[in-house]
Amino acid sequence: MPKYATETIRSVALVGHGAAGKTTLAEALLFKAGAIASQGTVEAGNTVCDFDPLEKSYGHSLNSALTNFAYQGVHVHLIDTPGYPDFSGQAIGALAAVDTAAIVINAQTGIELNTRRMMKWAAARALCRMIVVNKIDAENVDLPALLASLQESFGRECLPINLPAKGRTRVVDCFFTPDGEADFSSVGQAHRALVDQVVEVDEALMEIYLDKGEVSPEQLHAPFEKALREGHLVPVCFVSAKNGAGVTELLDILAKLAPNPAEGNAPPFLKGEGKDAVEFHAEPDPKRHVLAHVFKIVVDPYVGKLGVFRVHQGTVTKESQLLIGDGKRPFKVGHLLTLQGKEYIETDALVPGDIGAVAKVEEIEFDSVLHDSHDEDRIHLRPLEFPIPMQGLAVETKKKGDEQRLFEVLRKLEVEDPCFRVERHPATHETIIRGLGEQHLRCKLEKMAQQYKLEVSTTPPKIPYRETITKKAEGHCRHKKQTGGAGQFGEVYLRIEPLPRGAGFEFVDEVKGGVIPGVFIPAVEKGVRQALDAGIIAGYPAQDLRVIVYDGKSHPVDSKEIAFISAGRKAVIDAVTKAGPIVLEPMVNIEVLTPEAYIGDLASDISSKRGQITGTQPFSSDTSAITGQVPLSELTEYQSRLRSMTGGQGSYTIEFSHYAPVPALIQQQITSQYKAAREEEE
Ligand SMILES: Nc1nc2c(ncn2[C@@H]2O[C@H](COP(=O)(O)OP(=O)(O)OP(=O)(O)O)[C@@H](O)[C@H]2O)c(=O)[nH]1
Ligand SMILES: [Mg+2]
Repeated sequence: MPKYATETIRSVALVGHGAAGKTTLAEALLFKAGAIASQGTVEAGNTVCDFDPLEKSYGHSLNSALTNFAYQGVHVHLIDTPGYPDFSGQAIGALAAVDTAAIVINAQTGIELNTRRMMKWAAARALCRMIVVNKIDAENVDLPALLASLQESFGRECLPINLPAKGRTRVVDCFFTPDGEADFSSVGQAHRALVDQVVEVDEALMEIYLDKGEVSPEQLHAPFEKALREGHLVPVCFVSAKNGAGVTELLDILAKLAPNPAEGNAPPFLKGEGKDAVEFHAEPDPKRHVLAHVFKIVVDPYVGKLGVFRVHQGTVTKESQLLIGDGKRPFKVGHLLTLQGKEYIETDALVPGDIGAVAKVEEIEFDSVLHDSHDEDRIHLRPLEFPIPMQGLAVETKKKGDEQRLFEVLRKLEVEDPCFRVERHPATHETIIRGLGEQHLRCKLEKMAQQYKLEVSTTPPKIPYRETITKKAEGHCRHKKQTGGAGQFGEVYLRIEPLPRGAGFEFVDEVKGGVIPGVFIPAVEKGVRQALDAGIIAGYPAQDLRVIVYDGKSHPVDSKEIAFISAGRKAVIDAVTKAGPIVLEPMVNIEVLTPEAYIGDLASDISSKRGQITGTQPFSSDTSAITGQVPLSELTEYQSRLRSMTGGQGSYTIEFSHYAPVPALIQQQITSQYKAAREEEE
């Protein structure tokens, strides 16, 4: 049986920029709530959340980490997330599991790029948001200026719910019992600003307030939640995770004011696919059918694959029989787990708002929906938007015979990380890993070496060019073979036409009167696909085109599948050759982080590489971010170039943007190389 009710649950993700102090703050909250006996530090490598050996050696978080604790009658699920852009997949995933995003800001450095991003992403998911200004103990902080810049950047709804006091050694509450002296501003003024803001969402209460001049915290509770839900209020609180100032006050805010699962905005689910999908919201009712969403996968060396999920509706117990997505056969939960950093703790039941995990269910994947009735088939969470990884490395095992293991290990890494992908190119025998940045890939390689004892060598991968056409054309092939006994016969007429960029491939059957018998149409399509996948002018898959088969001929005896495959293939090659074929190259969005002194050099370097700069902005107090768009092919040696241009201080991340035609000269080079290679083969 559940140990507590949904109304007592709070789920919170600590998000924000790297080094803001999220992991330290999680540690401080756990300690003050009595969940751990002593407070660890990131420096000593003994925190609950940075438990991975790689996190300890890097000194910052790489994965989201789950914790939970009880505090004054509430049960808090707290997720610590990494702040570095290379690992943002983990932070975005965590947003799908919580009602509240606590955006943690480093008081020393102020608003940073990832602060802005997380504020935006959390708002896009309609989460209740709060801002936690951490490190108020540190030297050289200007908290009044920071508060002003928060309001300037994110709106006047960012209002302090407590203020630093006694020379930043503690904080004073401005909401529940507004009494005391603050280091700056005034407690009374902050209280009034909060109440004014909250009553704006409740007309009846507004009247009472105007009449009597005061309303009680109890009367304010429901409108407070409404204001949070509507983004009409973003409370700001102050803490020092290091010396504990403001940590108890933050626990009180979580317990008394953070929304419970019924008070937050219910996450949007979709029933059905594509245009016909209907949006609906789960009901946080423990008695209804189960709906749970898998927002994280962990491949644990001892426990195996863990699917970590948030329950949105119904109650999951050890006895539950759960279906995965549209799967037909349910699995029995058996062992139901909650997570405390690296520890797994068995539990009997999880109610709406709870976060937990099941182990060793191979079919569970990131983003799976778990449910207990076929009524909930065809249900998905509204998709999360992840950057598409483009930073690539071709990997090869150092030891012969390890190839199979390489695939297995890469698969494990891939299922854990929505921003890490593995591509296999059978034609070139290349296995390519892709991530968001160099550090992201380096981490995966280290994990392969340390955890899986697998050494690989790496090389820059080939560029994934594509082919397409620029105009309509006709294609024809009459395939006829007569060798001794039965012959082969198939004739195909087709048209091809360009489709918008990114549309992919369409095959249309417009054959009339059965001149190509229906049974052979799939063979024609197969031949067409074979030719397009292998590439026609440069050996890269052709895309963004429609093939319409409209005429042909068959023979009652000699027409067979193989004949129509062949005819389809040659007819489409004929058509593409006449359709103004071109080569496309991947364009990526790049973000370069660098000390300000190098901005000029780096920007002109990107421009000289056929790139375009779209902006530069401060990233943190001593780093700037240059954003732009550049062809992937120009970035092959970029890491080492960047290193030498910035004395090792620059880093970058890239994500896929779109495919664009290569310049004519480059197209000529690529196609003539391909031609030469083919002639050599023949
Ligand atoms: N002075 C001071 N230092 C702090 C405080 N909180 C954290 N730090 C230090 O700031 C550094 C970064 O802290 P982390 O907790 O790793 O920061 P994080 O936000 O988890 O960083 P990522 O995992 O990279 O996103 C560490 O050296 C901490 O000791 C604080 O309240 N005051
Ligand atoms: Mg951290």
